[in-house]
Amino acid sequence: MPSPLATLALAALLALPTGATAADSGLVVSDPYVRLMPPGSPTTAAFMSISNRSGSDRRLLQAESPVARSVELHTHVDDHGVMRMRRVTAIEIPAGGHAELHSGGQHVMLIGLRQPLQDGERVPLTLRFDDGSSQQLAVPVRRAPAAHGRH
Ligand SMILES: [Cu+2]
Repeated sequence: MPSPLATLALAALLALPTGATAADSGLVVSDPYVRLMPPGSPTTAAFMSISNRSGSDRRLLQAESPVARSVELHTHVDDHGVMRMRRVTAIEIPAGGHAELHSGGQHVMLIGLRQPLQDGERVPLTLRFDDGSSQQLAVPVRRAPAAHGRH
């Protein structure tokens, strides 16, 4: 029979976050893509919709990709009539709602591309959320949909 202390230690171990799965977190990413840019472009962006099927607000805190030297979360702000990109610390995904990452709005910025991205290529992208969960995506590279206009 294990000592009470050992039982406590085991309980603490089991309670450690182990990287929740998509089903645990209730976060579902749909229609992700990385914008195809002309060869030589040093940056591009990833867009997607993230829906939150859980009962609590979630935040996207971080994104990582091996194809870029750094990855930042960005939004656009109206600076006296000029739309400029701003880095943000998180992208909010309200409980029962969703976050739209789209051209001209919030996006995942890929800065310092290590090589030109090809049309149809899949880019590994890891998203990390405030509940400790993460999602690893293989995001296709494609042209921006015409309806969404320019970045
Ligand atoms: Cu940006």
